[in-house]
Amino acid sequence: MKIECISLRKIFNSRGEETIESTIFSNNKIGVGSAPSGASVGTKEAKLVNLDKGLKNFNKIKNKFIGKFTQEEFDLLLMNHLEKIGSNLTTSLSFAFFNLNSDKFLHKVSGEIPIPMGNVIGGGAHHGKTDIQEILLLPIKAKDIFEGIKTNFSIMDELRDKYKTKFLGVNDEGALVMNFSNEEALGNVLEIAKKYKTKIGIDLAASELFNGEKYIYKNLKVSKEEQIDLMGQWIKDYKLYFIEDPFEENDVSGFRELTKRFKKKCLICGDDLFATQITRLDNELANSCIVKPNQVGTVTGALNCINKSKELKMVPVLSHRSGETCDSTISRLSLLTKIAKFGISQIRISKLNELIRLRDLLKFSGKRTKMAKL
Ligand code: 2PG
Ligand code: MG
Repeated sequence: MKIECISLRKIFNSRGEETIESTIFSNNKIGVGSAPSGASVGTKEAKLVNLDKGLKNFNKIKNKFIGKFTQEEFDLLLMNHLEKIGSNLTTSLSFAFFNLNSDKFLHKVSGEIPIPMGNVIGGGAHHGKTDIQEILLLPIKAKDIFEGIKTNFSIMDELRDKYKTKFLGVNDEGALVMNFSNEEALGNVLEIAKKYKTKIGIDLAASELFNGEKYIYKNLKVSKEEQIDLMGQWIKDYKLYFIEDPFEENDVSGFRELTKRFKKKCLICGDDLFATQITRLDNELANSCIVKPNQVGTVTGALNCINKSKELKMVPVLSHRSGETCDSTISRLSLLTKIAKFGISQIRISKLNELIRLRDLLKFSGKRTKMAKL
């Protein structure tokens, strides 16, 4: 693609934080992209730079980005300047470039639509009562993306209605804040989810609970060894099908042991552990990995991570961040994965509706669409 002009601006994300939106002009086409941001941010993620500083630095080198590039060439150039411009700028520019030509990308996908995994109860760094950052729904039996999204909404509604007096509001990701303990939340969600033939999972985001020695819960302090047993107990008691970051990002022995014990039953998923970096992926530590483009800084980095995880027989999960815009680039990228972790309600719906739209686009282009199977 030949880039003729680039324009950047500050906009706001769903938390009211400032972020960057990029527009790229090429042969009468316009590509737009904006970067999300996390609250539970791993230390291995691509470098963030103060936005104003990043913008100022980019303006000094902007001319280097005018001309003809492939996505890989454009992303490589961005990464060569990551230290100065930061991952917020690289992600939004890489998304904008990808969106100039995303119809071409659609020709390459199979027609399989990912299962929409959404958090119904939230806590931890995303605000809420539970230590668990996210209790997730996975409607694996849904026949269609529309039915999958509807199932998640139905479970959320039923939970809020059934436990009206415990409902305190919604959090950063639009998940319910309920006055429940961790175990009450898991048990109550499981009970309703079962009726809808939906599996449940969690993102513990355990780096946020670790004090350097122990995992600190509101009513419990556990050692690294005890944490392995606690996670195993939760997998069994609440039939967890998916467990993300059950240990802090450096607790390699915890990941290894849990994966050894439960990989046949449950997706043990690394988020902060792998930070979307192919050099960090290891299928002895987990059998699934989170893919967040802004953790690695570019679309190319995210695609490399998806490909490498598949080679390693791991299940990649395309994921949003807790601070989001309406950008739906990740909906398109998720067509290469079996699970799309995009939340359930509020601003999250922009990415979910895009999946419904993509289903139809793929149908129009002659592909046979079907829901992914795990
Ligand atoms: C996560 C994400 C998204 P954050 O931990 O998986 O839910 O949260 O964007 O705050 O890192
Ligand atoms: Mg996570």
